[in-house]
Order: sequence, then C-alpha cells, then structure tokens
Amino acid sequence: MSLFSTDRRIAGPPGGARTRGVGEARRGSAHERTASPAAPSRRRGRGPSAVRAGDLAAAVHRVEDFPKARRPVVAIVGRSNVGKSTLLNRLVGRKAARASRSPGKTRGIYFYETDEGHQIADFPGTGFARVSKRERESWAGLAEELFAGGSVRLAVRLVDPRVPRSPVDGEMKKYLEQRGIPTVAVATKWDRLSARERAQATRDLEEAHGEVLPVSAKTGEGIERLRREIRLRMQGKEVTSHG
Ligand SMILES: Nc1nc2c(ncn2[C@@H]2O[C@H](COP(=O)(O)OP(=O)(O)OP(=O)(O)O)[C@@H](O)[C@H]2O)c(=O)[nH]1
Ligand SMILES: [Mg+2]
Repeated sequence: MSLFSTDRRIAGPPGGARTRGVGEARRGSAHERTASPAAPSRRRGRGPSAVRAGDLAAAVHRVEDFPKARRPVVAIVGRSNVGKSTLLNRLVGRKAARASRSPGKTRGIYFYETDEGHQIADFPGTGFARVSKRERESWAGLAEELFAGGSVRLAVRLVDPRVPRSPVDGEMKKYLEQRGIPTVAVATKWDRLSARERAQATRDLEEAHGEVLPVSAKTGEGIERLRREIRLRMQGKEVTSHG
C-alpha cells in the first residue's frame, strides 16, 4: 500500500512508498499557496523566542523541510475531509491549521507547537482521488520519512463514523501497525449523528477499529477526553531513535 494513494492498481506493497521524487515537490506551487496554514500569530508583549500552542513550527513539502531539532510528534491522520485540521485547531485551542468544506485542503505535513512539550502534525488526507498521482507519491514519501524517523510517538487516526469500515482507514491502521506506531482511533463529527446512529456507529466502529473515541470539534464533545488520552500516551516520551 502506498499511503495517501487511493488507486490500489498503482499502489505498491505495504511500505513500498519511496522518498524518491519528494525533492521534486515544488515549493510555492498554486496548491501550496492556497493550502498554506495561517501564518504564526504575533506574540504580543513576549520575547521573540516565546512559543505558543498553535504556532507553526514547520511546513513540510520536501524532505529538506523537516524540522532539524526533532521533538516528539503526535500525527493526525485520516481520510480527506474527515476533520483533521479542524480537530487539530480544537486541540491547540486556536485556528492554526486551515480547514475547508472541500476535500484536499491540507497539502503538506504541517507541524504545530503545543504547550505540552510535543508537536502536533497535520497530514494531507488519504483517499482523495482528485489529487495527482505525483502529489500523492510525494506525500507518501514524506510520511514514510517521518514515520521511519522515530519522532512520531502517537498517531491519532481519524475515522468517519458514517463510513466505519472504509478500506482506506483499514490500510492506514495496518500501515501504522507495521511501523510500530501507537495509535488512538477517533470518530469525528459526532455532533452530526442522532442517538440511534451513535449506538449503531459505536458497534460498527469497534468491530473495525477496536476502541474508538467519539469527538466533535464543533461542540467540543469528547475533546477533553482525547486531550487526556494524548497527554497520557505522550508522557515521558522523548525522541530517542534516529535523532
Ligand atoms: N459538524 C461538524 N463538522 C466538522 C467537524 N470537524 C470538521 N468539520 C467540517 O468538516 C470539513 C472538513 O474539515 P477539515 O478539518 O478541513 O478536514 P481535513 O481532514 O483536514 O481535510 P483535508 O485537509 O482535505 O484532508 C469542514 O467543513 C469542517 O468544518 C465536526 O466535529 N463537526
Ligand atoms: Mg486538513
């Protein structure tokens, strides 16, 4: 499987994504210009080195863009439009990443600061057919590089409760398992489900993914629980391997 690839006919075996070609990704393309996250906000009355939750630490479109100083990272992954950027904003308490009603908004890996010692990374979505093969391969290479580097200590795997058994999500689960990345499965947009749908979705999701935390970035439901879970899972984790 090639992460971020939607077309299984062209997808290689698990782990087959290569970094080759990543350097070809052009900085400043129309995509990147429109998809760049909000610029770091001014830090009023604070020193230039003061960092606050939601500050952009790195925008990665090529391998060379990865931050040099490695910190523990929480990766937010999932299908396109599932709500990754919106959830990240809710977690950092500020509109840092750009979200959009139309899928394919996030087009690079964006690292944001948190006030808990780790960084949180927003990923491009998987399963979006309208992204070019070349771009998908470039993202797959970047993801491969990051996941192999040892800094990702937890992946928050977002799933759509209305599509509990998406094959793309199944592939992501397998991909992360194969790389030994611990994960938390999270069902997004929980506010959109009726009580009856919630009960059904819970059963279906647990069957497909094991324990799943339901959240709504819109109402805030489940967010504190997810924050606690992330904190717990990141406690004492430092970047030890590969720098
Ligand atoms: N009702 C509801 N809508 C949500 C929620 N979270 C996200 N959305 C909406 O879902 C749409 C997609 O959100 P994004 O955060 O851009 O999704 P994404 O996964 O980052 O998408 P890509 O970057 O394209 O992969 C936006 O219109 C959001 O407002 C939620 O909890 N509840
Ligand atoms: Mg996004």
